Amino acid sequence: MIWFYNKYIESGGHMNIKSKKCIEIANRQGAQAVLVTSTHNKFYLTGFTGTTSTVLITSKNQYILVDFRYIDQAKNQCFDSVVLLSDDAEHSVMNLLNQIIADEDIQIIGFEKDQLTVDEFDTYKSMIKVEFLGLNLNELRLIKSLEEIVIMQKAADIVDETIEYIITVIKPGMTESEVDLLLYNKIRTLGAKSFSFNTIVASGWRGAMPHGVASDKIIEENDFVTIDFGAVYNGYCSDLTRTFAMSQKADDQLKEIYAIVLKAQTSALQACRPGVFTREIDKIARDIITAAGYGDYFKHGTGHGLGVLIHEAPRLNQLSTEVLMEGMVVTVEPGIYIPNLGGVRIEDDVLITKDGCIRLTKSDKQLKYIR
Ligand SMILES: [Mn+2]
Repeated sequence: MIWFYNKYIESGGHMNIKSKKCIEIANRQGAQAVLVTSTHNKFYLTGFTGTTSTVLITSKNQYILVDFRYIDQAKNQCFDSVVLLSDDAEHSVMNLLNQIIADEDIQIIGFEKDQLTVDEFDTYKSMIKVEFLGLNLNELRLIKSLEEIVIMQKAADIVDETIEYIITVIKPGMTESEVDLLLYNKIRTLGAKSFSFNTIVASGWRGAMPHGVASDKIIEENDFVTIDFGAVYNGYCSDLTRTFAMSQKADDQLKEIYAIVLKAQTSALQACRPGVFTREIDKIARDIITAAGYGDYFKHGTGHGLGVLIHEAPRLNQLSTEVLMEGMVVTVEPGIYIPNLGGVRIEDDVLITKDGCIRLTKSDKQLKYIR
């Protein structure tokens, strides 16, 4: 029955290693194919950056189905995929999917269970008459390839250069939002497409909010300022946090807290190597902060995996059960937050290597005084 859609094959490919891994994970969980619906996994598997497409990974091939708006883009970006054009009602996405499923005798189709709305799921189920199985694909992007690491290093270089720049231009009297804009212009100038998430610029009392997104608050002369931001470069995220003091006259308790967070961060970072439980990395940071009397003021996890998404597997917190492996990229970012006073967080991105780790972000971590 290939005739049904072979005239709609705009270009043919061979499966890439990422799709082979995807089908392997699906097979292990009991599915013979994977319907990929998330933008991030579609990009990861095929390279497609458009907003509308359907990706199907089978044991024989990887398919991307697009309409006329995206056909040229798909042919240019998806070298490893069979690119199918859905251009009329007969050759609708659902009909094309059904045809592939019939041709390859697929009985159980897997889908990303954390990426489909109930409504979308109901639609697929009513149109495609096979058994559906929810999959956990966290493992898919866990280990970065050399190619991905090179891109992520560049994303990290961009935030390093940007934070270095911001320290030379930030002044009391600026609003946090103004600093946000300066950061944005700089990362764009350096080649990034966008921020990885809404930038946190939390000064003075706002530093007590771990996720204090830049506001119209004016940065005061003696504030501590926490900046947490990331750049998306070639589809991959970086994530960097630095806290600094606007002047020597900044609060003494915050200076003391800075030293504690720095010790927690560097100690946790030094412990990162293959075979170590991620919760152990969290414990190292948490124990140092707790021993200093601030355990109640550090309530978030110590870090997270990083890649196509700003937060992905593994998690580095008290409950996580994962183990660090060579090729993972994770953040290490303990912090202390005191209501009505302020806060400190220090964050780096690290690559787990064969016998330890290397920092992708290399910005200095000694407490800096702007003036
Ligand atoms: Mn982070």
